[in-house]
Amino acid sequence: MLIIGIAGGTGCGKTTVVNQILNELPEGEVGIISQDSYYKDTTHLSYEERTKINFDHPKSIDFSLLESHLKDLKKGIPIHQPVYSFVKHNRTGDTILTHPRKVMIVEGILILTHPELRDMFDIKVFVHADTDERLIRRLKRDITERGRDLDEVLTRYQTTLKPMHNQFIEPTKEFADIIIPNNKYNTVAVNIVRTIINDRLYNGTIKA
Ligand code: UZR
Ligand code: MG
Repeated sequence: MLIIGIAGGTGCGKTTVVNQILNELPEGEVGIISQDSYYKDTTHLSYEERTKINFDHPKSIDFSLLESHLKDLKKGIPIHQPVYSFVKHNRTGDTILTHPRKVMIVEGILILTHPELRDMFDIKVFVHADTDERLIRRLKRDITERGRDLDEVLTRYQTTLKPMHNQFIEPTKEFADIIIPNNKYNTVAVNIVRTIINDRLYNGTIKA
């Protein structure tokens, strides 16, 4: 199994990069694990309390579950990936049966902050976009897709997202094997990653 970790700040375009990588790769050979699925279970908290959680701090992630799931997949054991709701700020209680694939992509803002997890990645990618670009994308997304308003997003950006990015996310760039400049679609970089995957898939260097 080839495990690829894709990190980068909010709004850097991780999801887009992942989708572009998946395009044209044979279906059924590549699986995705999103860090979002591994926010800690907060069922014991009220909605009000949950909105105050710092979702950009490594301690908000259930890294031990993520790590054990990846280990299971490596052994060929399917996992039940929790489903997360950004509206409720909690796991929904549903899970998605995720089967081991020859290539597994793990994506999320904080996935390179955790040493044990980092060590499991064969290829570490950091997607870079400028701060203003990321803020613009985050604003648009949170307003159109997550029902937030302008003031709410900007306040959270200033008080939480920016400091957490500088403290925890940006420093993990150092661990990356590949840094993708992504202020605009970077077709060349995506093709390079895809080529590496194809090479590993078809030169038989990956065992299922
Ligand atoms: P990406 N996030 C939420 O908005 N609500 C939640 O319940 C859980 C997470 C956000 C989180 C982080 N911050 O910045 C972002 N907040 O999801 C990471 N607030 O996702 O990499 O797709 O931007
Ligand atoms: Mg995303």
